[in-house]
Amino acid sequence: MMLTDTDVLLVIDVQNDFLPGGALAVPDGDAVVAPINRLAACVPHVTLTQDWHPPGHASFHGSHPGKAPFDTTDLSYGEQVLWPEHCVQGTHGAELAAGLRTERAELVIRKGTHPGIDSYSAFMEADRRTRTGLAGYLAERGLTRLFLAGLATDFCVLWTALDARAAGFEAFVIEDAVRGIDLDGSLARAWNEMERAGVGRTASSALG
Ligand code: VGL
Ligand code: ZN
Repeated sequence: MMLTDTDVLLVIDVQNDFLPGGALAVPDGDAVVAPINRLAACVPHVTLTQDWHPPGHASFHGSHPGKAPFDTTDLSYGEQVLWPEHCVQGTHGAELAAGLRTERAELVIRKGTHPGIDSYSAFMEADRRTRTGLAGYLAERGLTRLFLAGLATDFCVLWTALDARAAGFEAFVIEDAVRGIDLDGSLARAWNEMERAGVGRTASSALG
C-alpha cells in the first residue's frame, strides 16, 4: 500500500496498564510495540491516545459496591463493563509504554477523563454525544486515511475504527499491531462489526 501525506497512524492506548504485568493486561499486548515502532518511523503523520481516568472513575468495578471486575452495570448512557482500576491520571500504569517510539507523534489525545463517562473511542465518549475533538483535528489538517494500531482490538480500537468510519474517514486496522482482550467472544464480534462498517485490514509489512 502506497502511503501519502494524508495518511495518519493512530496508536491506541499502548500504556503500561494494558501490557503484561499491568492492571488490565491485554494478552500478548507488548507484541504491538515492535510493529508500531516500525510504522511510527514511516507513516507521514502519527497521533497517539491515552486512556486517562480520574480516580474513582465510573468504569472501575470498585466504584460500584458489590461488583467484580468484568461484571457489567447500567450507567446513564447504557451498559458498561466494569474494569479493574486502570490508567489513572498521573500514575505509572497510565504512562505510554517505555519502549514506544513517540518522538514523531504530533498529537496525544487523552480520553475517559469525565468521572462518570467511559470513552473507548478516541472520537466520542460513551454517552455518544461528547466529542474529543479528534475528528476536527484530522479534518482541519486534511488527514483522511487512518491506520489503527494498539490496544485493545475489541474495545478501544473497535470503537475508534467504527467512529472513524461514521465521521467519514478511511480506516484500516493493522492486524499484527493490535491485540484483544476477548471477553465472551468480543474479539470475533469486533472483527465482524468492523468489516460491516467498511474498516479495512492490513499488515505492518504492507506499509513499510
Ligand atoms: C480499554 C477497557 C477499558 C482499551 C480501555 O484501551 O481498549 N479497554 N479501558
Ligand atoms: Zn479505560
